[in-house]
Amino acid sequence: MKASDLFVKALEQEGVEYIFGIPGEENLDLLESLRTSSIKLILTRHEQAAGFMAATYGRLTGKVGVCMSTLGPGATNFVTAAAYAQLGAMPMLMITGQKPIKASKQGRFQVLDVVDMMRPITKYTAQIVSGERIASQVREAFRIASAERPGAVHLELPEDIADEETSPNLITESYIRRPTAEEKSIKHAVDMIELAKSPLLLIGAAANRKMSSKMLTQFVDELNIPFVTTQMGKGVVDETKALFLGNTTLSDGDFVHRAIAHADLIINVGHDVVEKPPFFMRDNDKKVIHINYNAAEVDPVYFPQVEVIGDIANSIWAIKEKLQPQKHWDFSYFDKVKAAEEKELPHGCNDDRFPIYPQRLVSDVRKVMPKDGIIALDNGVYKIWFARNYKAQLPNTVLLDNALATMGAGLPSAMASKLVYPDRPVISICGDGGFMMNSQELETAVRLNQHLIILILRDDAYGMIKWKQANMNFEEFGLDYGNPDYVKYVEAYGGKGHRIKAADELIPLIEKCMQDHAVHLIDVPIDYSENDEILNNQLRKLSAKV
Ligand SMILES: Cc1ncc(C[n+]2csc(CCOP(=O)(O)OP(=O)(O)O)c2C)c(N)n1
Ligand SMILES: [Mg+2]
Repeated sequence: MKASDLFVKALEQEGVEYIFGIPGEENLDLLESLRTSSIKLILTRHEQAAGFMAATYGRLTGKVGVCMSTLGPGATNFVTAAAYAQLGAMPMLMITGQKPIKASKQGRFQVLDVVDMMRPITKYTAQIVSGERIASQVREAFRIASAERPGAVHLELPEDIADEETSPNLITESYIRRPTAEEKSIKHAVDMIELAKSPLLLIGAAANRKMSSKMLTQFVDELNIPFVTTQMGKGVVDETKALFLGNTTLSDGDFVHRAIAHADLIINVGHDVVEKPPFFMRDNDKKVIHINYNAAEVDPVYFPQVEVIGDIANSIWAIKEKLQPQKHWDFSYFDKVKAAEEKELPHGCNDDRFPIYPQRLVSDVRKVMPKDGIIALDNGVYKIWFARNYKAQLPNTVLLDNALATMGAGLPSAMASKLVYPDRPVISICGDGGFMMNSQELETAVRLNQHLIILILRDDAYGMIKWKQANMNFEEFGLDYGNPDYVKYVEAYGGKGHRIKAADELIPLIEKCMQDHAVHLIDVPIDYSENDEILNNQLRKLSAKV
């Protein structure tokens, strides 16, 4: 059998549905093998976008997302996406081509040591040196990418290896279940929670899965323990519940931090130090139970006293079965925090000013989105407003990156979401900076005939950095730019362009776009002038009073 055919057979056996990417001449054997396979090629306009899409596919499905590129420049374009998958714990396989390795006539033209380049940003990176190694290396790549903690892996398939004849053997996946937590650690956690006065549940990224969501929801409902979420833990448990005390969007000075400071025990489910810390441990005043698939990486701000390591859903279930609600549990301060926060949250939601007020924008998007609608955010200051104010009700309905926190993933991650969930509304929410980092994928979205809505929040600047600049008392400098006419821009790609001219136009326009199958782009001028005052001063003052 031809090695590239075997490679594709191995991918089919792993259940691969899509390969995102841009072939080069070194991938042409692989491309030919793909042509007659069951795998669909999603051709993109930049490898970075293909990588973001593959990673997001992995994040949403738990299956390994696959992307391909040529050698050298194609592979270097994968670097940011690899880091995104790796830090964000998204299972993703990158396949890159390479010049022939047995004999080459082209010197070092385009040749980089891609395998080594990928080493610090992947869990596994290897060159396939013989067709006979394909079966085991593909299986190994998939095994490692999806094992906890999931992440990026890389295989290099050189041109001459792809073209060689090899024996047609494949290795099938073994039957494997995640290990569950040991009974004594469950008992220890139960004792600690029962002894605590004001325990608080914190839900982070690794809990953002279906089974964990179900178990955590039962846990909260049956035990009535209040919970907070990290940005990447949004939606695991319905944030409209009365027991939800807020999202740890800001580093401190928000209501949620008052609750965290008051808790004598934090039950940390699924957060690890890769995501920006939701709280800082200073000394032993506060107890922390770390519940995750993997042991805690110790950090100056994170050193939990107890760990429950194993399948998260199972651990939560096991703790819940043993845990008795205690009469001495005192949640009265948390109630005060909740009341104060709920009083502040509606601020600005009905503000008519234009350009639109961020709080109004978030509230309007929440109003038009059904429970299972997905918002896919790029990186900018609006991410703070959405993470803080948008109450997510189902797992993975707020896709944001608070691990690598890269710009440019907003549109590709929305496109991947639409592929995985064609029947759910998907809105990509981007700044005018981040959007332009992968705006060329509008062509891909139009070609795929996707029904997508993209909001461009236009402040003609790298707003997030402006906000930090102001906060650090620097002079305003170096962060403003011009923009294309976004309506014409999307129309040039074959999509539909819209621009709002008043705040109250947004809801009816989004509703209209939801009924019209097309790639819609809405230019939304936004007013960030009060970000600094509200996020850095007002909230601090208000929360300090609780
Ligand atoms: C690839 C990348 N480059 C730079 C940054 C640093 N950065 C974070 S947010 C931001 C500005 C984002 O601007 P925009 O997308 O317009 O969003 P805004 O904050 O203006 O709403 C920058 C430069 C980053 N996170 N990722
Ligand atoms: Mg901007």
